[in-house]
Amino acid sequence: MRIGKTEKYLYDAISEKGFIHITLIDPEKMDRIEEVVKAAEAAGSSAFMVGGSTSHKTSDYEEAIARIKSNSSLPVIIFPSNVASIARGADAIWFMSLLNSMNPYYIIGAQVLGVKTVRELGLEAIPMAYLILGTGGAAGYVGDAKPIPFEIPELAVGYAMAAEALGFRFVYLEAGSGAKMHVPEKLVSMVRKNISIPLIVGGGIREGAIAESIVTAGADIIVTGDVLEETCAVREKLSEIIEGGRRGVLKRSVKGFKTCC
Ligand code: 1GP
Repeated sequence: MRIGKTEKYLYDAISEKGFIHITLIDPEKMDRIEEVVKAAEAAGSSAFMVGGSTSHKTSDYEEAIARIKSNSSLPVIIFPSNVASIARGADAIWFMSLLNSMNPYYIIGAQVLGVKTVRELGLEAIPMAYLILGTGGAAGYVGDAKPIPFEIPELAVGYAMAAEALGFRFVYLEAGSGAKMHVPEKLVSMVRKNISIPLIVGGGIREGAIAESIVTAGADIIVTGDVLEETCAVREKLSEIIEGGRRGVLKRSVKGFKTCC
């Protein structure tokens, strides 16, 4: 499959900056969307993801995408929870498989049902393996996942290595939106050392210090959403998280993803 413009943009941005931050917008929580979008771009976020485990209205996705697009030139990537998330106007969609779901619908069923619409809408499909860990949150519940315990990083490594061998081009370690405990650094670094495709980490990253340690451990992309809904100072919070990630790049001993040697 051809690598499209948005995927190339992600690779180039990771190579150039060492890590990137993506801002997650939940289409069910759009009251401050313009403010969050402008703050995210000003703070140095590299892209937007639109999605939510309990958001199942295509019109909400289309509205969120349109409102982001009117306020930013950064790429917008759909982060689908089901086929209803496939919406007009985005640059790309994470064409993802929840590998540790116990329900084949979330591994391949929804993808089979949705792929024609993805093609018809001209959405760039970016293949991504999605793994749910820890308590799993709403994503774990909705996706029928058997979450990988934080205490057994070897399982996450196995899934991530299998994902790369199967041809996925990104791996996402998900602790669940608003998770009290983010993915542990040791687990992130064990996965990082065993795959060469970009590693995304999200769930419960709410402080600069957490972003720093997760990026130090080897995350190429960190995603934050929930914390922005809790704070009035969105730009300051995002700057704190992105600055933390930048410090993490400088402290990193594990090599991150590179497009060339
Ligand atoms: C959720 O990983 C993302 O799918 C982001 O998590 O909302 O906790 O930042 P938060």
